[in-house]
Amino acid sequence: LSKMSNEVEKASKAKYEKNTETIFDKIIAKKIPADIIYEDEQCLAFNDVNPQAPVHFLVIPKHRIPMLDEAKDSDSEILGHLMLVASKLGKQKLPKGYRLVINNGKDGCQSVYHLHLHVLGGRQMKWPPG
Ligand code: D5M
Repeated sequence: LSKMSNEVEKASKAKYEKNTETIFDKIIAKKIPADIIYEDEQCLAFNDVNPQAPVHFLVIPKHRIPMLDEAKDSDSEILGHLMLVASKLGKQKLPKGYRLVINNGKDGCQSVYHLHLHVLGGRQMKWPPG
């Protein structure tokens, strides 16, 4: 299996359980290691274990929002903050440009039910995405 179909397969098998902690909660709690590149009170950024581009990192809220569709009006500040952190890191690491992706739900290819922004770059990205 290619890396891509592997991620699609993982996403198709992933179960959305609203109140179940994910591996990202363990990363936030420093119970399992991750290659952390940025941290503040509200969010964490770390390199993706299965990179789809030369640079591929994730920006996640510390407070768990399972998926974009579960975000509430009261999450608008953290949603904006995640984008601005993605942009600050993106500008720094990928001055020629980058892509932000949020996978939402099964058809969106979401496999970890803790909201995360993918930041990808370091090569010419293609359009349309797969
Ligand atoms: O993307 C979930 C992403 O999370 C996928 O690109 C792999 C990545 N992942 C999974 N576990 C880890 C750990 N432990 N460290 C770093 N990155 C990880 P999705 O949008 O849900 O398909």
